[in-house]
Amino acid sequence: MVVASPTPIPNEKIQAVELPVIDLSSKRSEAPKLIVKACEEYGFFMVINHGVPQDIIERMEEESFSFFAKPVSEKQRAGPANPFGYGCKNIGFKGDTGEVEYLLLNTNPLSISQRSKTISNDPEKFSSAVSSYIEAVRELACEILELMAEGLWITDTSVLSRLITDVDSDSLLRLNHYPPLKDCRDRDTSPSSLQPHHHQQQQHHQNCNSNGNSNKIGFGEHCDPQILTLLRSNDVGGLQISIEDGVWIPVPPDPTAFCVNVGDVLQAMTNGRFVSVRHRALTNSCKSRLSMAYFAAPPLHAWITSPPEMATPHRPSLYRPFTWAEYKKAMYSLRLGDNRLELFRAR
Ligand code: GA4
Repeated sequence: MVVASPTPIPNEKIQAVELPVIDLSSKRSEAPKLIVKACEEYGFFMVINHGVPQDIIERMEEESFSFFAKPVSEKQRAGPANPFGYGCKNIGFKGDTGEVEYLLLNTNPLSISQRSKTISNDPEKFSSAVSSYIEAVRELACEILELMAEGLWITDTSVLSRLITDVDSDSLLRLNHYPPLKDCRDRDTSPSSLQPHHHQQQQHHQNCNSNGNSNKIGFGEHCDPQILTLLRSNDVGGLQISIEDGVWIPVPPDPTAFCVNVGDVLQAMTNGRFVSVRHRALTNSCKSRLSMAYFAAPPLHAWITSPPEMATPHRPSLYRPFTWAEYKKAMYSLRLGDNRLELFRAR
């Protein structure tokens, strides 16, 4: 059988750059500086020794895999992703599509327990896995936001983290499943290619071409709208970031780490010092990629303005004050790849 080899996307360059790695277990005194540098230069960094318990990650990953392994009709019981629920190939409401299926969840505990009934045959187990995961990643996000504030010399070091610990925080959890190419799946000898990582390991690289990637777009290029995104994925690559137009930097998979990135709101709050960088996800030819993204967001009514240390007479505010509700309205009215923050520039 002939397996289709990937055709490169024209006019695109792939560049090998290593993302900054922040070790939260040691050299803590250096962390604020290193995080600030990473957010200014890349808008992205990896966090290791992050303190999120392994069993919490594993439980969440297993629940996600079992959900996506269900027949479509059962997955649809979770309701359409409008904005919370199950979605397949359609992203947002403006006609964007990708080779991905996903589950979008509100992080509000009541909403999690309600929705779990439509998602899992064991709603309590699902809801407990999700709640523990959310609590742990929220804590990590707060720690990172406080280190950032410290590194930026902001006096009120919880000015950023407070927005996401607020009971009304609009944070969300997105579970993404990027299925492998059909051609490869036909060659897959395991009973199901949709298995947690440890079941797939023996197959690692067996059926893959050199980079393991096809050129199929799983999730098209975009910037994240929120404050901060914490992404954890299984051992399958696909994430790429673009700091320069037309140049893509692949992020190698590391299931032991979190990939953290700056969202539009944080770019606005740092008055443009931190960058919300475009990224996308490609599907893998042979293996299922599973990613879990926590989007740390402010409450709907929160005003987004930069703290006094960020905007000075020498560096006037680049953006006008806006509420997160206003920003969300703009984001849902635009396409995935559109630049929404530009609409909020101060005149
Ligand atoms: C991108 C980041 C998150 O995945 C997301 C996405 C959201 C959605 O899937 O509903 C959006 C997209 C994301 C930004 C523009 C709009 C809204 C799809 C889309 C076309 C959940 C989010 O918050 O913004």
